[in-house]
Amino acid sequence: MKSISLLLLCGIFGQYFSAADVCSVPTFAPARTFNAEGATRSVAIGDLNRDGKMDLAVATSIGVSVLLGEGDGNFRKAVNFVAGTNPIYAAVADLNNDGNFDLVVANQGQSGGSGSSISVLLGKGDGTFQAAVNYAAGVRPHGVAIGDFNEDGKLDLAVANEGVLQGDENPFVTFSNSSVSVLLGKGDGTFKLPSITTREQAPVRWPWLISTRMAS
Ligand SMILES: [Ca+2]
Ligand SMILES: [Ca+2]
Ligand SMILES: [Ca+2]
Repeated sequence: MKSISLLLLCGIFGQYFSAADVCSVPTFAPARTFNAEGATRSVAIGDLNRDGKMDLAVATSIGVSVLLGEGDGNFRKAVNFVAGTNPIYAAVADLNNDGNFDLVVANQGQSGGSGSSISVLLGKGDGTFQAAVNYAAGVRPHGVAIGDFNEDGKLDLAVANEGVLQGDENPFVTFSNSSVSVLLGKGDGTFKLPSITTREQAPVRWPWLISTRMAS
């Protein structure tokens, strides 16, 4: 659908502007590939060692891999940090306001939901992190958004919890216990237990997507 919309806009505005202005298509150099440990699942960006170069934090099946950037599109060898069980999503923000970026990892746990958690790894400012502190959220967290939801100046977490798969009901797959949990931050990198959990009364279909915005 997006491709079709783009073509229509080019057709409408192309008569008023040059094709290069309206319909130019961005191009990219061939992809470079960098290895991370485990199965890679999501990637977040931030200057994790405060050298002015963007780095990568990759959620993998065994933790979160950090690839420090060289500033030219290349990255150093991945270093893995342990998170919770079955990490699937990583986010970057300075949670304790010390100037060092920290990591938040959503851990899906086992297929039935046991072991679900949110891991917080406080950054040391050199690309390494303190040991993960795990918090309970909902059932099988799948994504995290970071923001100040209660306007107290301290960053909070909103967690999309996938819930438990209910089986194959073609053409859709349904889940139970899908929810969104909010963990209010204390400002020091620690969080209160989920204070708000919204939960659908009926099974929710594909609740996987949650928008994220990196906090400054
Ligand atoms: Ca860096
Ligand atoms: Ca920090
Ligand atoms: Ca807050």
